[in-house]
Amino acid sequence: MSDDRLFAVKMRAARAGEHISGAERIVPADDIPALVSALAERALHHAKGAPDEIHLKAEEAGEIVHLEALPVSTHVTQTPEEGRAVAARLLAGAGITRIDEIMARFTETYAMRGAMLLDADTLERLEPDPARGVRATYMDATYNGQDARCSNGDASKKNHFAEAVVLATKVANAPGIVGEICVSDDPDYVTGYVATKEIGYCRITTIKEKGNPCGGRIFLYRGSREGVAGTIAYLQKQCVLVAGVPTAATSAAAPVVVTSAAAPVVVTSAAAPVVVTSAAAPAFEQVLADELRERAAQGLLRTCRERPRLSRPSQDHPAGMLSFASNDYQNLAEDPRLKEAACAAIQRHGAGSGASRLVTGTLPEHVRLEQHLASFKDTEDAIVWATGYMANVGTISALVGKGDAVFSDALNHASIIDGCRLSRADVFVYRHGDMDDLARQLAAAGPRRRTLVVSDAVFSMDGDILDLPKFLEVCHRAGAISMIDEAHATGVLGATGRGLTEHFGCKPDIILGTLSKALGSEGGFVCASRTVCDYLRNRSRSFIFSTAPGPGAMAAADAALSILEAEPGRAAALRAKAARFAAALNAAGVACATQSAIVPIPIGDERRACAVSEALAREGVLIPAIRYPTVARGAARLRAAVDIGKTDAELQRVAVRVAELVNPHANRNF
Ligand code: WAQ
Ligand code: MG
Repeated sequence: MSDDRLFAVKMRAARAGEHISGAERIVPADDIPALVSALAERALHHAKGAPDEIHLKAEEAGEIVHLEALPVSTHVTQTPEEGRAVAARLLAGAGITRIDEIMARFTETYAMRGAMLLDADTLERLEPDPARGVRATYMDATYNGQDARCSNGDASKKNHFAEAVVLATKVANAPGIVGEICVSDDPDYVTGYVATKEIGYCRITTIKEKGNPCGGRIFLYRGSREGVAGTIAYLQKQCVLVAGVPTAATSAAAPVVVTSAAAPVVVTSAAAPVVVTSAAAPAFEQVLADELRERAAQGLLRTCRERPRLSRPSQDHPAGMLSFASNDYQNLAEDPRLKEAACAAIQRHGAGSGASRLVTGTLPEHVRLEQHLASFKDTEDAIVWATGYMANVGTISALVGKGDAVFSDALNHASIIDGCRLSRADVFVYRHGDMDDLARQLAAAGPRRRTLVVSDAVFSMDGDILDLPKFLEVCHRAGAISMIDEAHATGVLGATGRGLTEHFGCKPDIILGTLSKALGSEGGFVCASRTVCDYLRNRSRSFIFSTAPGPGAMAAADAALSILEAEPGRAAALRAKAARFAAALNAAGVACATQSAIVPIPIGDERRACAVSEALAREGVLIPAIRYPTVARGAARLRAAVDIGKTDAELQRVAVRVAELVNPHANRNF
C-alpha cells in the first residue's frame, strides 16, 4: 500500500550548540526514508564543519496552501548604491518609501536566525522575540512530483536560489505582508532581492559591498496591530507548496539580464519579464523597463509560469490542482492514442517538417489531416496552419484587402482582430451578437469588391454562441462572404461534436478552427470549398512564409478526429458537465449561463476577481480571473472551462465554494 499523506520533514545540524545547516521539505510519507538519508548526508558534509548533533523531524502536514511561484526577474546593478536605488524604485510601487532607513536596519539583523518584521510605514519592530526574529517555515517547492529545489532532485545539496523563491513566495502571500528585502549574510555574496506579490521576486545583482557580513531579511507589514499574530502564525505554521519554482536563476523560466559597463548583452527567454536597470543600458531598454515596472505597479504584469501539477481524472494526486483553466475540453491532449500517433509520425518523418508547405514541407500527415478535417466538417477541402492565430491572420488578410470591407463582432478573438487590421480592408465592428446592427452597418458601408463578415462561433470569454442561421441570412442578403471561427465549438457543439454548423444544420462559406483546444493537439485550419482552399494556399502569407507544422501535431489531431467519430457521445457528455456546473452555481446563488464548455462567473471589480481566483488557488482549484484588457474594465470575471474529466462531485463542490467566495455574506440555506 502506498502512503501518500504529506509530511513536513526538517533537518537541523549544530556543533557545540552553534547552527551549521538546516533544511526542510514537504513530501509524501513514502519518500521520507530516502529524504532523511539525503538530509543526513547534507548535514554530515557541510562546508561549515562536522556537526555533533543532527535533528531530524517528520510530522504529518496540516492543511496545505498551494501557491504559484513569484515570477523572477534579475536586475543587473554594478554598485551597492545602484542596487539600493533599484530596490527603492521597485518597492515604491507597493507604497514602501523609507527604503534608506529600512536598509540601515540590516546592521541589526546579522545575528538573527529569522527575519525582522517591520511596520512598513512607522518602521516599528513587530516581532515578539526581536533577538530571533520571525522564521518562515513549512514550505516546499513542487513541480510534477519532482523536487524543484535541486535540478537533479538531490536533497543532499542545497539550492539557495530555489529555496529563496519558495520563501519569498510564501512571505509575499502572507496576510498583511506588503514586501520583503533580503541581503545575503555571506560576506562574499553581494546579490539580494526585493519581493512583493505585484513585482514578483526581483534579484538585484549587487546590493551590498563585497566583504560586508551584514545581511538578513526584513519583512514589511501593513495593517492593524491585532493582525500581526495572524501574519506570524501564517509565516511560522501554515504549510505551503509552491508550484513552478525555477531551479536556477538562469533557467528558461527565470531570465537574466547581463550588462557590462560597455555594451549590455541581454540573455533571456521569452518567458518572463526582463528588467534592465544598469546605468549602461541603452535608452530604449530603459523605456521598456519603465513600462514593465509601470505595468507591475498596476497589477497588470503578465508572466509565463510553469503549469502547476494538475489532478488528472485517472490519477488523483493529493497535491495536484483541480484545473478549470485548460481548453483541452475532451482531455485528448493526454490521451494515449494521440501520444502514440504523434510519436509514430515523428519516428517516420522527424520532429520538424523542415520547410514551408509549398517547398518540401508537405508530408503525408498534412494531406491526411486535411482530408479528414474536410470530411469531419463536411466540406470539399481543408487547409492547416501551425496555429489558430496564423489561420485567422492568414485567411482574413488573404480574402480582403484595400478598398474591401470586413465586419467583425465586438467580442471576436484577438487573432480575428489582428487579421482584420493586417488586411488593410475597412473594418466595421458591430455590437456583440447583434445581427440588426450588423445588417445596418452592412447597408451603410455600401457595395465593395469584397465584403467579409467574421464571427466567433463560441465567444471565448462569455461562452455564448452565435445565432448562425440569422448570421447567414444577413450575410446572404448583403452578398457578403461568411466566416466563423469554431475554435471553442469543434468537439464541443453539435450532436457529434462537429461544431456550430452541426448544432444549427447550416454552413458559412468559411469554417475556421483550431486543433489546439478540444482536439488536444496544436494548429489551425480552414474547411471550405476547394476553390477557397486553393486560393488560401496561394495567397495566405502565414501559410506560405512559415515552416509547415510538425508531423507529430498533425497525426495527433488526426487521431483526435477519429476518436470523436468513434465516440460520438463525447460532445453531449461534455456539454452536460458544463450545464451541471452552471446549474450548481445558480443553485448556490451565482448568476451565470453557458451554451458551451465555458462558464463565465461575473464579478466586475478586477481586484475582487483576482482575490477570488487566488483564494481558490490556495485551496487547490485553478479558475483564472479574466480582466482588462482581455475584457472591458469593470467586467472582470472568473472563466471556468469545464472538461469531460470532471466528476459531478467535483463540479458541485467547486460551485459551492465559488459561491461562498463570490457572495461571502449571502444567507445560505442550500
Ligand atoms: N525565515 C526568515 N528569515 C530567514 C529564513 C527564514 N526561513 N531563513 C533565513 N532567514 C534570514 C536570516 O536572517 C539569514 O541570516 C538571512 O535571512 C539570509 O539567509 O536570487 O542565502 O539562507 O541569488 O543565507 C538570496 C539571493 C540569498 C538568492 C539569500 O539567504 C539569489 C540567502 P540565507
Ligand atoms: Mg546565508
